[in-house]
Amino acid sequence: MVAASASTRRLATLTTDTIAAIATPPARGGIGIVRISGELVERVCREVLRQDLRPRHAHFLPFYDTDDSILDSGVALLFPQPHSFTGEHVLELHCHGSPMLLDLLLRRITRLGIRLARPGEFSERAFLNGKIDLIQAEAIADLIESSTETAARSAQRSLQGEFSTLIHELRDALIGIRSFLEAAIDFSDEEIDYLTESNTAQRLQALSTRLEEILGSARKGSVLREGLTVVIAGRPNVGKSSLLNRLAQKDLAIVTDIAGTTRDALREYIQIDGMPLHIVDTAGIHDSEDPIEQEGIRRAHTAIASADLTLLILDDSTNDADDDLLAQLPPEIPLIKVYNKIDLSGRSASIDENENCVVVHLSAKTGLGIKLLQEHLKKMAGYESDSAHVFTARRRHVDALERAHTAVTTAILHLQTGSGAELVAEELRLAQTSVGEITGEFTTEDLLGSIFSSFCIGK
Ligand SMILES: Nc1nc2c(ncn2[C@@H]2O[C@H](COP(=O)(O)OP(=O)(O)O)[C@@H](O)[C@H]2O)c(=O)[nH]1
Ligand SMILES: [Mg+2]
Repeated sequence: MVAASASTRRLATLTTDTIAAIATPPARGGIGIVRISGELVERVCREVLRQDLRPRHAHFLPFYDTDDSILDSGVALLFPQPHSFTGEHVLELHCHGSPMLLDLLLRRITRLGIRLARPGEFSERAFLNGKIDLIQAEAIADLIESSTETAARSAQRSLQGEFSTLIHELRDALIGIRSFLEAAIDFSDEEIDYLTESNTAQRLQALSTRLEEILGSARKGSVLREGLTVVIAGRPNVGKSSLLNRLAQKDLAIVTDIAGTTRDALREYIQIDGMPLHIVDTAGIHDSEDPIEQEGIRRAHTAIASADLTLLILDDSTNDADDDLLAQLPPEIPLIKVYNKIDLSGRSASIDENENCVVVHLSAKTGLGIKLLQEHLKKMAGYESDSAHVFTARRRHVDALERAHTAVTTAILHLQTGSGAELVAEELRLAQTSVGEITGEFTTEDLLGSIFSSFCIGK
């Protein structure tokens, strides 16, 4: 029920100095842009442009140096507060895209008492001044970093507020139930009737279901941005490193017919049709006396324990039994059994999704059946080319939604066991705080610092 956090407002009053940065990439180009935000924009207009600017109109004019010489002629655009990206006065100076010239222009501007912007500081101000929420600020960074069409489109959906709207709906539902409960607490004589006769239980259940749906979408969005972690495991010489190389389409890992070639866990970041994937090749699991191999096998188990998915590779050309290997794998991590070397066994490529776990037959060496595995990985991650409803999300959002879900589940439990309205209300307060962290309604300076410092300068 708190509209804006106290820490947000305090920060806003701290950052009133004027900032400037080169907003275009540090390279030669047709156009380079310097962006300035804050009160001293007016001073730049007076001293560098020497002309009154009409708001939001393009003016072509000279940019003057201190000695009255002309640094360059270019386009100036003024966005007076509050109708600007940051909510403050913003001035954009478009000149020729020479790094030297842009530096000179920036130096001219900083001599007027304006300081250089930190990475992400323009977006941070936009957030602090209520122009965008934290999800949208993060979406800006994701959009700039996006390297595939799906990533760009889903970042754009978050930026336009699709994800924020869902979070606001959750918050409003929580506020609705909390107000009701607090009324129940205030009239505690009638509390029992309030809780049993009202539809609080149903509303909480509906909220929990909705939370699960949004959590599902956010998980997909976070996988899209951060990538699944997939560990390749199996006995020595079954073709684990060959599969890594095949998926990466590069010769990353050493492949030999000598058992125990891979001794350390090898981590690679690859893409399948643009879908990011962290893939870990591991040492073959078997009983070894070699201390280096033993350490490698221990590392393989550590990697598997923190994976999103394990690919258990088996040799289809020998009778590679999997029972003892399966017993060593943690049951909670999803598993795909990959029977490799079908070029030797003569079996055809296939995928069978009907068993307890998915089974794929392929050949890492010839590439036969690889497509089946790739398509399945994409499907698992929710990565489809027509992913029209996917928005980018981060682990931070997923964590917060999980905490909110736990709190709502506990609240339902309290309600069922008749623990009293206070306990239910307290859990819902926790849920609302978690949900509020996502949009930035409740934040800490540390969190803001870590988010915005990963932005590029000038954004
Ligand atoms: N015929 C055939 N040989 C393979 C296949 N995959 C791997 N190999 C061979 O099996 C041996 C072991 O491969 P490697 O990838 O190093 O296995 P790892 O020990 O599990 O990493 C090498 O000689 C590979 O060329 C396959 O699909 N077909
Ligand atoms: Mg290997």
